[in-house]
Amino acid sequence: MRTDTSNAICRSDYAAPNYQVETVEMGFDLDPAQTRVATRLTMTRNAGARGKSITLYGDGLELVQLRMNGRPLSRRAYQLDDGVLHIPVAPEQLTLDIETLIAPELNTSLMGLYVSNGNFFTQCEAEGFRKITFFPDRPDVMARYKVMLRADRDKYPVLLSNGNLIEQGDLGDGRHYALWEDPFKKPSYLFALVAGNLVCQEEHMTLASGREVLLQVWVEEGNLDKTQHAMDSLKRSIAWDEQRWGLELDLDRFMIVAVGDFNMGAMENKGLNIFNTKYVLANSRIATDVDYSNIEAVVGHEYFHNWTGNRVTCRDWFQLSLKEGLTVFRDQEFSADMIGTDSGRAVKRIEDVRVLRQAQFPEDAGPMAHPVRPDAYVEINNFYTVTIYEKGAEVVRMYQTLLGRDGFREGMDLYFWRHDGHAVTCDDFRAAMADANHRDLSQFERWYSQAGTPRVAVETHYDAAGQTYEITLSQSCPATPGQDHKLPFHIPVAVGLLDKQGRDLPLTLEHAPASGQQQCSSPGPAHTLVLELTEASQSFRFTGIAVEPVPSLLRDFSAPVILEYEYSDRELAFLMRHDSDPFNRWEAGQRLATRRLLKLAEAVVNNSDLAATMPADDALIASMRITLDDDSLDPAFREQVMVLPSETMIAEQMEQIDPQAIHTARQFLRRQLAAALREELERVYEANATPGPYSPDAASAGKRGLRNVALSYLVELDDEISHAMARQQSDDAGNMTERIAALSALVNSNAAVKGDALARFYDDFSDEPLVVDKWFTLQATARTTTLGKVRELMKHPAFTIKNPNRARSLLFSFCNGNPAQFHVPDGSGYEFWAEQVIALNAINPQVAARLARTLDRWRKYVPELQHHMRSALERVAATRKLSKDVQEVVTKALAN
Ligand code: B3K
Ligand code: ZN
Repeated sequence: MRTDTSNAICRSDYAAPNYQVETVEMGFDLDPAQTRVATRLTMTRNAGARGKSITLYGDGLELVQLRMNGRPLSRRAYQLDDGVLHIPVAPEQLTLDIETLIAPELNTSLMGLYVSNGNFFTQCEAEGFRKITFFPDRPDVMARYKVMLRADRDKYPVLLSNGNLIEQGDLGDGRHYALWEDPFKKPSYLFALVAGNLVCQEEHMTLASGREVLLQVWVEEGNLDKTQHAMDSLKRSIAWDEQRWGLELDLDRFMIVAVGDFNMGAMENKGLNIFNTKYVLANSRIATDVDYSNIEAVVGHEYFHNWTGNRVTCRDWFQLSLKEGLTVFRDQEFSADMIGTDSGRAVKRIEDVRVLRQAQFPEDAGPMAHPVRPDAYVEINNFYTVTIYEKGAEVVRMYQTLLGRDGFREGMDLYFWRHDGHAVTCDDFRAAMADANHRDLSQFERWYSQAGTPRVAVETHYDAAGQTYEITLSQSCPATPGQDHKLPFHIPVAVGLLDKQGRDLPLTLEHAPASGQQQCSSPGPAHTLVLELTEASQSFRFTGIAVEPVPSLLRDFSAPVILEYEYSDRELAFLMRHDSDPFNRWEAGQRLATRRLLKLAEAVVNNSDLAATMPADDALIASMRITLDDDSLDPAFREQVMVLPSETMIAEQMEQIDPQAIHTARQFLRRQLAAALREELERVYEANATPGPYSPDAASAGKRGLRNVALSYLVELDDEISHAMARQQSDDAGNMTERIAALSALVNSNAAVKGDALARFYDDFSDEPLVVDKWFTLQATARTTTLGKVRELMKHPAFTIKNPNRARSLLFSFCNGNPAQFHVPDGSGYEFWAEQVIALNAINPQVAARLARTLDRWRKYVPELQHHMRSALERVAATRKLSKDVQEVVTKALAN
């Protein structure tokens, strides 16, 4: 077994390339069995180059020809070894002609050029371009591309690549061609081509400058009734990037293409974004409200990459968060602005923080923990993580919190002014923020270099005589693999103080600490102050505080930390009711619920009879009731309050994870809440119907969300009335949001009709792959679905492990989304996991490596389970022909 460090790539080894590529001309003769790729590179030695050698990368290529300056390169003039083509001595300027042969139809990795449903697609990030031709496939090599595509006209009527269409025509022999030119320099990972039988919806849009652009959404025939939302989302993204950041679309034509076989969500190739169908196709029949909002977010995300990622790109892959963290932050802000209301923004914030806590905090505490800017990797595709993306976005958000919106915008402007057209680093971004605002942000660098989730412990002291209130913040950060000791972070902690009536007190700090604190930009006394914690421990004293307040800490989740403060239940109930910061209102409820859930889980572990020993939690129930009943609160917000912390989130807070105990505890609490709040839930259900034609707007979606969460509680009672409600909703549903929620309610109950309902649903949607995915997911995550049932579902004619969406819908959903069934005590779930990781490894290493991460936290489980988990990990690690993707994940899991 290889160790993960022997073949690691290290950030400290970075060296600029000896040569730049000026132009790339490519000719593709597209054929599924054998595609011929002719590439001409013009290259120039860089000033300050450390040598005259050229390194090109290739992966699985058949090299047919290699010429330098028109003459064939003799076998002695280059070495070709393990995917690296090395030319030891090259002239100052040169032209390289490279001809390669590839077999797209055999490419199941979905990296490089591949075939999906008879059409050609590419995916080059991070290192897929080398599966097409030999190239200095690294992001700091930026070149201008011209691409000629040739293919059979009948089979592949549409031929697309980056940039502008220069010319197209017939080749006479049933074949045709299209010539594309991208006017902008780009790294090879942004190259794309699409060829096939596709149709498009197109619209023209006039930019703020008056320039007109052509927008297209390409899909397979039969899907044109599902493109309008993606198109609308694209137009909104373009307009928003102009308004909020002054960034204009730089091409005359912008295309989105949907493909059913795709490893992730979507890809920001210059001018030719390629998307998983899941993030394009929508109409009310097949897509839920969540799908609609995800599509808007992902369309936005990929579009925003045009500036943050494409115009300014990454020097090397260690800087990945430079583009991903920033672009996630931008898409989060976009989604929030599209909702518009304060309470809508808070709901969006809550959803984002949930993802962070549910997935990133565990990553930061596990064997794959890495800094936002990692120091080493074995396989870069394993580093498209929640840390790079979501924690990276939190890091960007903290700049905005520290510098204010205007200061942050100044920093962004300077960043583009300095670096447009270049490949840069996270340090460059930080320098732009610091310089534009004349601030010293050197300590802030630790957010990039130190892994782990910081903890901020809070102590408070009220001095009645002096009318002062002191808050002491102390930070610490646990050790992570390779990093034992951490230095203090620069943490913005937004706080407010509530008086006895729940009103915000005007805030004055006794004296500003050396680092200074940022006041809110609105006029009048501040009700929220951002305290800048830079030391291990610091105290902040507020003056003029006439009565002892209740502190509202880390408002709007101002930093990605775990905040520890001994709130009493009463204080939490009070904050839940009164805090002017809606995020913290929700947070107070989550704290109350978590406290309760941990007590319940402990009781289960100690074999207590919950019903006999754990009377209902009146404080929690009363607070939930007040929230549910408060019609002045947005339905979407009330829905968020009703959703209990997930089993995964509760697990992270336990000393030792016992998945069965957590599940039992959470179900018990849900039933208690349902029984106690039945009347309110029924009322809310009736009051939030959305009659009339379907609209995915936030207000309507919020009503449906609240209604459906109410239904899910009511069916916990598992009685005739609730079953009838779910059946009725299933029959009456006018859209997928209502339909799938009703089905889910039935499937998670003991209703007699659940089998029929599932069968009918499948019959109604068997020709819609994205809905069939939902059908698998719903069953994979249902409480009663055993491993046996999953194995049975794998035999269903619609199941295939080769399609990533389908594999995720059943296998990933079960292993990651059904903890109580997956973690059965006999370890059979883990054996199943190992089998599937091994099967996927042979087909698609990237997807396999994602599933491999399921057992990351094995050391945190109860010893009986740990033992089985280790065996399963060892079985995978011992597999022959293990991809380095999977190898890196399981080796790290076993080592740490
Ligand atoms: N940049 C791509 C992700 C590529 C993943 C490669 N394994 C999508 C995105 O973040 O927008
Ligand atoms: Zn991205």
